[in-house]
Order: sequence, then C-alpha cells, then structure tokens
Amino acid sequence: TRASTVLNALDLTPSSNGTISGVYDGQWGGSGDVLESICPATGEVLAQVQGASPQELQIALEKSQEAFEFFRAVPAPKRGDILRQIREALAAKRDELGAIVSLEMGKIRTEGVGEVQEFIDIADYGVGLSRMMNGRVVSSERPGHSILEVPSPLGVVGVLSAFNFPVAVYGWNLALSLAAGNATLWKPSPTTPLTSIATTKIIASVLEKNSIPGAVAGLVIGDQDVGEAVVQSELVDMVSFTGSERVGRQIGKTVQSRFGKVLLELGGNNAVIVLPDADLSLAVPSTFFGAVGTAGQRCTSTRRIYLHRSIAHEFLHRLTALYKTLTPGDPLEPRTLLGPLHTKNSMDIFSYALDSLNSVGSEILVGGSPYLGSHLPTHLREGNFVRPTLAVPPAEVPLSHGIWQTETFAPVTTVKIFDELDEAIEWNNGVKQGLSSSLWTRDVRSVGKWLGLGGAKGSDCGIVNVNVGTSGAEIGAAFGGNKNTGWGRESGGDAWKQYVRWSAATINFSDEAPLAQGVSFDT
Ligand code: UN1
Repeated sequence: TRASTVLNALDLTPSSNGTISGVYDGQWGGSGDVLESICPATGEVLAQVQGASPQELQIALEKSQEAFEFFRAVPAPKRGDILRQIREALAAKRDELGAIVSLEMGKIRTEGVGEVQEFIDIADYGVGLSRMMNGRVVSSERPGHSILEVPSPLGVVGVLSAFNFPVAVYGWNLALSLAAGNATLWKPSPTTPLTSIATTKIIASVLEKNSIPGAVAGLVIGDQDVGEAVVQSELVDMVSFTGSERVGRQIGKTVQSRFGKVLLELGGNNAVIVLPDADLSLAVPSTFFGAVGTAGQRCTSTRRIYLHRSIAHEFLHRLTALYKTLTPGDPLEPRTLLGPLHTKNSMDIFSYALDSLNSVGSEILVGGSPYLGSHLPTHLREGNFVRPTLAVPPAEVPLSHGIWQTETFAPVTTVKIFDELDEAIEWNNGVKQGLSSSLWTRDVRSVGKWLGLGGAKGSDCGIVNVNVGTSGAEIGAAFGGNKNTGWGRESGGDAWKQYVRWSAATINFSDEAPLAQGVSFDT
C-alpha cells in the first residue's frame, strides 16, 4: 500500500509486540508511553511507537554524557569526517526520507525532499566547519603576555524540534553540535516519531561503523513529560528548542534557572511589503509560495502582506488567481501543491483564525473554509485539508488586534494597504515576533532603509530579505529571529559559536608579573 512502501524502504517495521522502538542511546529500546503516528492526509494510523520511560531517559542522558567524554577527544577534522559519512548516508536515502516526511508530516514531496537536502547541505557545512572552528589570539596590553580565546566542546546538547521541519531543524543542530565535539540528544515532536527514527537509524549506522558511541546522536521519543525531563536535567548543557512562544518562554525560564545555555527558535509573524516599483511577475508567485507552501506551516511562512495602494489591486488580482488554481491532494503525489495540515488541532487553529477575521467583518478574497470530506478524493476524506485564505480586515482594525499579532500556523494571510514605506516598516515591526520579512522593490533607497543601513529604522527581524520571499532560507547564513522569536541562531553564519564553551586564556611568558590596567599592589 501507499504507506507501507514508504515505511518498508526505511526498514520501519514493528517488533513482535506491534510497536516500533523510539529510544536510541547506542542500543534501541523504548518501554515508555506508546504514541501513534497518524497520516495527516488519510487519517490512518501509520504505526505505534514506544517512547522513553523515565528510567530509560535517565540512562540515555548518562550515556550522552559518557559519549561526550569520548567524542570531545576525537580531533575536530575526524569528527568532520564522521559528518561527511553521515552526509553520504543521508544523500543515499534522500528520496526515501523525503517521502516519510510527506507521509507523516504532510508536506508535499518536493518540500519533504528539500528539507532532507537542507540536512545534507548543513552536513557539508559542518565538514568544512570542523577545520575552521578557530579561536583567536588577542593582543595584551602587558609586555610578554598574550591572550587566547579558546573554543572547547560544550557537553550534551538537547534538541527539541517541531513537527513542521522534522528532519532539517535536527540537522542544523546535529551538524554544528557534532562538529563542535558534543553529544546530541534529540527529543522530536511526538507527532513525527517515524521520521526521527528513520533519520536516527541512518546516523546510527555511520556511528556504529566507525566505533563511535551511538549516544553521540541519541533519540528519546516521548510526550511533554520527556521534553520537560530533558529541559530540567543538569546533564544537558544546552537546550535548543524550536516551537511555540508559549512553550519557549517556559523552557527559557527553566533552563536559565539552572544556568544552562538555551537556544530558542519560536514564532514568526512574517510580513511581505510590496512597493510600486516591484516586479510583480516575481513578487506574486514568491508571495504565493511564502503564504501557501507547506500549507502555511513554516515558522517563516508569510502571514501578512502590505501592499502599496498603487499596485494593490493588480497584485491581489494576480495572487487570488494563483490561489484559485490550488486543489488539495496527496502530498506523496509529485504534482500536488496543497497538502494537509498536520493535525486536527491545526484545523481548529485555522477555524479560530477565520472566526476572528469574520468577527471584525474582514473581506475574504479567497478560501475561508476547510475542505469537507465530500470535496476530497475518496482516500483523503479523513485528511486535514483547508482552503488557503487571503483576507482583508477593515482598515480600522488596529495593529494591536489579535488578527495581526497572532501567528496562525495555517495558510491564512492578511492583507493591508499602505501609502508610505515608513508606515509599512512600522507595521512590519509592530508585532512581538521578529523572524522573517521581505521587501519587493527595485529602488536602492528603499533597500538601504529596509536593511537598516547606517542606523536607519529598517526591519527589526532576524531575516530581512529583498526581492526574496519570507520563507525558504538557505543554510549558509545564521537562521533565527529577534524579540519574541527568542534571539537564537541556528545553521550557518556564526551560529556554531553557541555550541562551544569559550575561555579567555591570558598567558604570561615574561619574567615579570605586571597587573592589568597599571594597578600597583607592591608591599
Ligand atoms: C521552520 O519553519 O521551523 O527558511 C524552519 C525556511 C526553511 C526552514 C524553516 N529553510 O523556510
């Protein structure tokens, strides 16, 4: 059948008790709660996965610490070589892994494969990084002294990832963490367990082949209680969390209260601004992908569109026409552009957003309702399909209203018209979240302002694009957001610097021992 072809290609077969093991710490296990993996397109139960019991979690944490003690001593370029082999193993299974992402998460085929590609790319990056995680030598103000800034492995990195990027976000963390000499313990979303097991199997086979302890890349599947135990454990030196602001706020406090390190990738509320001189033949399809791609379930998805009055009509005419071409389909079918939402809960989030838009009298340009079973192909009638929606709230609804302030993790996008760029930038910045933003223009003066060059009041987000949509960032630059998005940075750029501990080492190679700042303390 449709599902078993995908599962068999990755050796995801239940053991004699009918469940699949959801714990890996060098050995596979799992005697905790049983979670169901449910296909969002068909509603069928794909498998039952048995997660970590409290004792198993404790053992996994201890094994992670032991694995770290082993791995920290492996020379960084050797660690890079392990990463290179992981990259090769992932590339060999790219289509199979991409398919399970489509099957279990619900994103369309090309996007499922695309996120495996992101893991491959960041693994390449990590291979290079393993020879470039350099400290530096700083000039001392004292004669015969020198100061070294030294990066050292950090310890155990706990990765708590979200359902929407069940492969790539783990990849960003694993690649940097591994290159840095850490052990990583992964607690994936409880609704994408199969994807995480398949990914871990591929990585484990490389570790085992190289006689590296498997707990260098451990896995503990479970619900909230397992996540909380990872977050609270003193054995976890850094917690990297991707998910909601609500949970991130809690995790931030908990980790801070035990003085652990924390890296947060929380909500986005991303805006596109289109100026009169924009090339609409590029801006319209890019915005379409940003708003509708992944059925609006990227943290970088376009939630708000701000249009200059002079092009608004034309832009919306063309964009609505694209929306009207969409038909829901099986995400595993190569031609499908609109897959399901991930869970029934996402359907509620969609409906809540529409109630809220309707309650203030918004104009719904397209969409506005979930698909009823009878509008869907027979085998998709139990799927979580909704109509991507474009809405124009009345102009008097203030920016402080929930319609503008709330991140709706579904394909619902709100539109507003502006007259001056400054006004649109203020709206862009006028929300709590600060992940991604996009300006469409061919005027260098607008670009300079938007980028905040020379201290100009531009976009305050972590991602500030020009003639590129809000989603689909490459791995080369650091990925993350400011303000309520949590200030964390993953992936490229200087993100690796968070995965090491830094020390400043002042070395005196002279025959005197002078104090800094010229202080004298002679008796
Ligand atoms: C996410 O939605 O959590 O920039 C990550 C993008 C992707 C990653 C999104 N590269 O849209």
